[in-house]
Amino acid sequence: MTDDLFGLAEESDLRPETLAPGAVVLRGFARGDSAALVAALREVSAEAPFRHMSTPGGFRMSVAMTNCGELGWTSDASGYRYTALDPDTGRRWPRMPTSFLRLAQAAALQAGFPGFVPDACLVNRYEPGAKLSLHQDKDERDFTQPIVSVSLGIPAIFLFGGEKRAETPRRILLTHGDVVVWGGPARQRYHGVMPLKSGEHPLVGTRRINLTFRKAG
Ligand code: MD3
Ligand code: FE
Repeated sequence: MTDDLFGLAEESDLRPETLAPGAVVLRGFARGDSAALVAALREVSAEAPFRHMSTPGGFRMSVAMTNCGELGWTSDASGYRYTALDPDTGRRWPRMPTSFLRLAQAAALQAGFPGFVPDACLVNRYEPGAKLSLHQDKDERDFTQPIVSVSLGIPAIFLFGGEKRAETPRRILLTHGDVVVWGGPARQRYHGVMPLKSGEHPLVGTRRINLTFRKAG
């Protein structure tokens, strides 16, 4: 790769880029670990299969989800919450793989959040057409703790809104290996994902995977 001759591409990839106060993008931060992350995710999803949850309003979500860690996020007719047991299997969620935890902690540290100890990792799987409507993440106890997100597979247009739903969101392309840390005032901002366009990634295939690390409890 000619642009890596002097390490310049790598260096600029590792330099944090601030999107907004509290929101830091680490472009390509997870690229080198991505094969290990995908392998570990296969084991997680063998224990806790991906499923399409229902919204409290009764709609099937287009994004398929699973979780690992002490707590997992679920949605059904009675609402959104974190649970220690996977409602589909009745067992605890799979342990958070060490490779997941180390990556999330390294990213948080890089973004200025030392001592981040996530107890939940929500895994979102997008097939072409799947989307996530504009929402806030409000089901965690402590909003002073950041959320670390890791994108894998085909690219997506992420929508980064404001503190009110009516604020027009910015569009941000997130590609394989990008990590974003959402803390401080960015933690409560509205966000979503545009319907995924078709594509293919050599490691991940025809989908996008997003890992979000949270301190939920
Ligand atoms: C900004 N996931 O799981 S990750 C979610 O790509 C979620 O699957 C999206 O929103 C995805 O809740 C976006 C980026 C993200 C995650 C949490 C945030 C951005 C955020 C919390 C506050 C502000
Ligand atoms: Fe969210």
